Amino acid sequence: MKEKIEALRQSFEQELQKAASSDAVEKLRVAYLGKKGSVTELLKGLKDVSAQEKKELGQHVNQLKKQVEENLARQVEAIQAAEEQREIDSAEQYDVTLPTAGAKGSYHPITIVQRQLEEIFVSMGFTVEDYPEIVTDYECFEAVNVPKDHPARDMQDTYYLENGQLLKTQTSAAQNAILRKYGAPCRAIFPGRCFRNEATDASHENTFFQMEGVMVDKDISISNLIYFMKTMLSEVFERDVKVRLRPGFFPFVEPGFELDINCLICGGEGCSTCHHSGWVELCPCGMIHPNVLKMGGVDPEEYTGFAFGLGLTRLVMMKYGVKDIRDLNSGNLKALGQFVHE
Ligand code: FA5
Repeated sequence: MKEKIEALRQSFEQELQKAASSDAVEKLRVAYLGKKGSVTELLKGLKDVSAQEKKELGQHVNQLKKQVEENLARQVEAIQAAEEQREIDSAEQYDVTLPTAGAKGSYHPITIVQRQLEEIFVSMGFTVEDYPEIVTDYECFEAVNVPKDHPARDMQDTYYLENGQLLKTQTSAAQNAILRKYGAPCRAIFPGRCFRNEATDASHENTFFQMEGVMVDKDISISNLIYFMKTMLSEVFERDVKVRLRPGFFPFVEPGFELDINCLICGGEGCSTCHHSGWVELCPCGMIHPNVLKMGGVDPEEYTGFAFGLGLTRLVMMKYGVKDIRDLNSGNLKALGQFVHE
């Protein structure tokens, strides 16, 4: 029986070398390990040998069985890898530098509007600043007059890193650094991506864009604030839009306002985008709180300033009539490809 086992091992190895397709390997598996396969027959034959021989021969047959199983699996893997390689080699080769035949690439609508806003503000003497998305608790909250345990923190839950840093909830997180960088007088805008841990709906995302602006100088008043907000909106929308200013509370401004825009999705009639109010909260703003100026190294006795935190993503929705904010982060080219920048 030992010779039989050895002969089977050799014939298997020879046949395996010739098995060049998955089908051929499968046939071999059936021929050796199937119900009536040669190895199976050997195992069955063990019942006819003496108990002493059974121990030794059983070991040999089982070794052969293991070897057959392992080599079959290896062969299947090799055949699949070769097939994949053949597919890759025969795939259509193309030159990525050639111009496309049909579809044009386009900027994301948020980028288009952000750049437009940057141009408007630059023309009014503002500089454009970039700021990190990961900030400290001090930058995001304490430096803008929101101490630890302040109730206003409840409205801006976010995602925290293990080292205590966080994904910024508001572009106001850059106010302190900008004031320290430029001192007074200063005019700067700082667009950026913000993050909040909150339920999403047609007008709320957990990841959205804001554009903050500050202007600090001698004798800056609410009239300056209103002038800049009106100019910005009429330039962006290129038509008259109804806005309303109402009191709003933010610990970093005093007085503070909410600037709402008449919902351009429903024309003010009420829809899911404006939560059936006819108005969309767009640009909270106000006169910078003396504490914030002080923390930024600016003397509040000598200087005053305004700050605004424009909801850039919401502005894009209003400008282009996007009903659901989630479409903007969807990566859906059918929706986003419509905004080709002229
Ligand atoms: C703030 O974030 C203040 N930092 C704004 C500010 C700056 C006030 C300077 C005064 C002075 P608020 O949480 O309301 O405020 O957000 C500002 C704007 O961001 C909102 O009006 C809205 O347009 C947009 N926004 C806020 N949360 C979301 C969200 N989850 N999804 C989309 N847009 C949002």
